[in-house]
Amino acid sequence: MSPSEQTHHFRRLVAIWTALSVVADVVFYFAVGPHVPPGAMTTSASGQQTDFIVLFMIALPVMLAVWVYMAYALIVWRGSGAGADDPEGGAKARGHLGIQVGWIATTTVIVLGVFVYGTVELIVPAGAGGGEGPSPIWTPASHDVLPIQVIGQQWQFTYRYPTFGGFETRQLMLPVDTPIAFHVTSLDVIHSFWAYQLGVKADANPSSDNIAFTTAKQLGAFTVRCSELCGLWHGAMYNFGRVLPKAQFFAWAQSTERQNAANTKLLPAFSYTYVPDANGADGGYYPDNVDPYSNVEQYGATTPSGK
Ligand SMILES: [Cu+2]
Repeated sequence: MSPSEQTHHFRRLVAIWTALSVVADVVFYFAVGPHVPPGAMTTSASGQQTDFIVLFMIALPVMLAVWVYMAYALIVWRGSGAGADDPEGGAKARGHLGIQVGWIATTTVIVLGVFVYGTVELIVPAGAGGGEGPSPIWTPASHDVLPIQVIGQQWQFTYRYPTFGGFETRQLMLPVDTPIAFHVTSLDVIHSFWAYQLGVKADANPSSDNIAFTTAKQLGAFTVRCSELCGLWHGAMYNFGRVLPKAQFFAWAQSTERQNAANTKLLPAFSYTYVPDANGADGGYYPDNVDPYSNVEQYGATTPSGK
């Protein structure tokens, strides 16, 4: 085979690959992109959706390069056809400096590019909805951030609203277009607050205030699931939240504050973490230290005398 024929094959491969890659990326962006999980209900969700789209659009040409080469080789270079040449060997088949350098350079650029992009996307948009611990390195520019505490316990989530008198409820309501700081903690074992459509997932650890930021952009319902195996009824530990127009949210929060006033008085004062037995915030389902198998009630607390 003469060198000019090899160049010809390579150019044809590149041309087929380029055309298919452009078509695949454009079709993916417009036809699939808007449906990529977790949707665009919040800033963090749409940030994650964008990241997935970018990664897919990088991955599709890589996948097509493999498939196009394989298909081309099967069709054009098959050795079983009548009168086909024997497979070629020799130096050209064993090494090609240009291809080797190009291969290493291209894969290095792709991998390092994805690494830089992923790192920036993790840090810049408020941890992309993930819990960033008690002192996040990024905080929203707005001073008007609504704090909502998420309390995990076996086996349900409850929510406290410190700016509305600290009432506690099983309903998670959010105002639209308002920066929100979820303060996620646990009263017993490790849970994880996963609000799928919000693009928020933050571990709920006892004695820890795990903060996750987001801003809702769309009205509607979303699902909350526990995503950390936390015991027998882990699978039943879910509920639903709702993003409301601002006025409707404030009406709900104020009326719930009034309705729950008697219960709120019985709760421990609002705190970013709770030590269940030591401060009386016993939200657990077990009586205090009666269950001999339940040490979780004593997290970080000295057992009160007389017990
Ligand atoms: Cu759980």
